[in-house]
Amino acid sequence: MTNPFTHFLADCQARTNAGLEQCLPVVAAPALRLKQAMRYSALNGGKRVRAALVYASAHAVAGTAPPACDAIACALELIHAYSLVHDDLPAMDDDRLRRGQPTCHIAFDEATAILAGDALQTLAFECLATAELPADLRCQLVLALAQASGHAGMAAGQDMDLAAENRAITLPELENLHRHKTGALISASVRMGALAAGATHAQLAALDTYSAAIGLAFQVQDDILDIESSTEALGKTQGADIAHNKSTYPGLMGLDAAKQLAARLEQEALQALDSFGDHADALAGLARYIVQRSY
Ligand code: GRG
Repeated sequence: MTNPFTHFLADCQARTNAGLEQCLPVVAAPALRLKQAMRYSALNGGKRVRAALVYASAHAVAGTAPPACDAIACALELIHAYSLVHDDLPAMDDDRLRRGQPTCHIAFDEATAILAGDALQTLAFECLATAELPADLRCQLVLALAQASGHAGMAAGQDMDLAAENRAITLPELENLHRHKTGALISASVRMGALAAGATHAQLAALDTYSAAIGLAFQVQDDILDIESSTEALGKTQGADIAHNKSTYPGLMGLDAAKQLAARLEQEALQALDSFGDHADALAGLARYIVQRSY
């Protein structure tokens, strides 16, 4: 029998891919490159961790993931896809490979990749604004996503990342960078799923503790994989952190200590789920998956 978590993740991936197929613009002949580039970048695989967190978090709160989670999961994955397209640009990390395929600016061109990233970002907000949800909840979701992805969230983290290249930074600085660059969107995924399911303040607080731990764990594991995995397994260039002279957890604390930190963060995340009982099984599975994943 399939492992229930594997089944859950595959189901989230299928739901999200179907939702994205629906909300992305159709490419009619003669096609504009922008729409092709948007579809190329959003429908090219990806683990769909942020989408899965939306469904799992709603399930933890309500014992089920309401249909509105589909729009929320799509919005999160659209923002994530945009961030990857822009992150890969020559002005940022200058990467040629993403999800095992040429990056957007290599498959198309730089100007099209910039536009595709922009349009994926605005489409994310369109998805939320048109979701079948009470207006006040829609506003809360739009606000949560804007705050997590903008100047006080992911974009701020990217700015810190660029500023930290070729410069030694401290562990607290590295943690702050990753809490913004990677953690903010992961925390928003958990929070938005919980909001859609009608979470109480106490539930939101417990889930914030969970998401802060897995957000950081995600990045610690990413740094470990950059050393221990291969370009083929990762679908992106292995060793890119070292090539860009970036500070990483293994670089600052050693590989073994980084692995211990990831395991500690996984435990911290699991403890935060105590009050949710069995309903949080998928969130617990995601915490383990994030730390134990191999790509
Ligand atoms: C240009 C205004 C402006 C903002 C740019 C580019 C950017 C904002 C932010 C970049 C943030 C970024 C790329 C974070 C990396 C996070 C990360 C570890 C990505 C990999 O996530 P996975 O492993 O990827 O979930 P898949 O492919 O599985 O979806």
